[in-house]
Amino acid sequence: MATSRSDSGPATAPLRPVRRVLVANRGEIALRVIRACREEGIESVAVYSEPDRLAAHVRAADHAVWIGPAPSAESYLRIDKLIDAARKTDADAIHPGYGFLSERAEFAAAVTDAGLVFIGPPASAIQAMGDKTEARRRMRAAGVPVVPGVVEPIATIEALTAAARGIGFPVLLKAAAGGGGRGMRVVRAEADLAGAFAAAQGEALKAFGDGRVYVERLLAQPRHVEIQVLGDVHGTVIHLGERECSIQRRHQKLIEESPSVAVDAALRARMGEAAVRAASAVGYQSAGTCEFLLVPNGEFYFLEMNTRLQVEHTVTELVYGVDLVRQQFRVARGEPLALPPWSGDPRGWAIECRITAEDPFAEFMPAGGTVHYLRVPSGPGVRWDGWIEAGTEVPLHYDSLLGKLVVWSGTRERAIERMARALDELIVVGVPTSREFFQRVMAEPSFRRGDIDIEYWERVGRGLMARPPAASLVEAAAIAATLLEDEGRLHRVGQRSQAAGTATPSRWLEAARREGLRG
Ligand code: MV4
Repeated sequence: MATSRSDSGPATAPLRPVRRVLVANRGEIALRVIRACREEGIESVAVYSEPDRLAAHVRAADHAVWIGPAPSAESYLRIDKLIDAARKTDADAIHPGYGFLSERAEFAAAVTDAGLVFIGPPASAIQAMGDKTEARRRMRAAGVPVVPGVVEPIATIEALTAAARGIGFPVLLKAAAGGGGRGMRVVRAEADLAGAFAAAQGEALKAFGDGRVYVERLLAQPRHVEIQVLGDVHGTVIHLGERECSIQRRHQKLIEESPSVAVDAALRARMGEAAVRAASAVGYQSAGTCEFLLVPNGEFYFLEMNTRLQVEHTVTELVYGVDLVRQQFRVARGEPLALPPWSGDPRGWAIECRITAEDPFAEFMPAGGTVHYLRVPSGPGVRWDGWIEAGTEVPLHYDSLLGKLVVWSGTRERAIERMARALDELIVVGVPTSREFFQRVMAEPSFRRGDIDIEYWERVGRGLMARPPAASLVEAAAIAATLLEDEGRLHRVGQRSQAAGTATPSRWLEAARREGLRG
């Protein structure tokens, strides 16, 4: 943990009461924030769309407000309805969670303009980090290492050619308004520049309404390592070490851990200091994350900053002994950060698996449905941050995260064993889940060695799912299904689909339902 205290911050800032918080989100993160409210003696206000009317976050909160029909654009993304809901329920603050409006500077500004406290960074910090070339300029000026490349958008193919020659091939074209991997183009040779330039501009315009593009050197075999930061209104910024997030598929993180096998105490101190400089340079407050790429020779480069609480904040909480949402409340009230005395270095190892309603045997196809049965893992060192219950209908309108399975143990090896055990305990019947992917990764030798980078899915992960599920799993799914439907018919369907070599638990269930309807 490193601390920086800028001279520019006010010596004393007025304390702002935060007595009732509107949680502008749904799912597990809404529950996470509501739980923190309860522990802090703060009242909570849930908001919900039509399909979420019976959801766990609605029942957990002290108050709840209906904000519209299922589509996010008509509910969770409606700034006007959220601020109205806060006014009507006399809330004095809004927590945005992650996703939805959490990184929209205009939302933070609208909340503040309405006389409410935004539980997150200042709108100006969101704005500065949202424009990737502006962020690169400011980071470079602050002495934060950025990937070699330009710091202004490129206007012409001549300028692009000159820049790419200077950088050296291969290069990567990125959207200035981008982030999260959309609008990126790898260019391996000068002949391909013009085509890639046009394509990247078109894609950026379509995705972000902003066609500006810039160029960087393409880094080889990087790990995605990010640093958690916390800032308060007094100008103090600290870091809470790294999270290793390299195991992802198509820019969706699958597994996160803290610490990283690739980071020792000296590197942690250097990356932490860089992240603190980055956050301080934009006047950052509240919880935020600096993303870096760490290459095999130990060099690291700033990529972007996520100006919100992240899905994977949990692994940091477990190894640093800090409640990040509680710290966000302290900052929102104008209080100084108050870290426990043991939070200086990571202790033990934490791993998170994102359990989604996706079929890992069908290219992670998102699937809705009703959860007929749920067994949540528990026991030593296990944390489940989820929102589903038996009876929950999982809508297809929102992201597919059902819950985060997070474990802690003293060493990485023990944490992996614990995760394998906890995954075995998790049973979700009725909706396909990504569970089996994680079970296979926990047993996979290169993962166990810590030999991971952003190519893990392509190199190893995809192949793990080529093998069909064990017959015993298909059988278990069928047994669960027989509790729901006609036994004899299911058995026949199951045997047929298994004989055809296409059996997966979720497909067996699906086929059984189809046949059940026909028969
Ligand atoms: C890169 C890169 C290699 N070299 N930049 C993807 C999302 C966005 N945050 C930046 N990304 C990347 N930028 C340079 N100069 C590789 C990626 C990248 C990646 C980064 C983090 C996690 C997963 C990734 C998957 C593919 C590509």
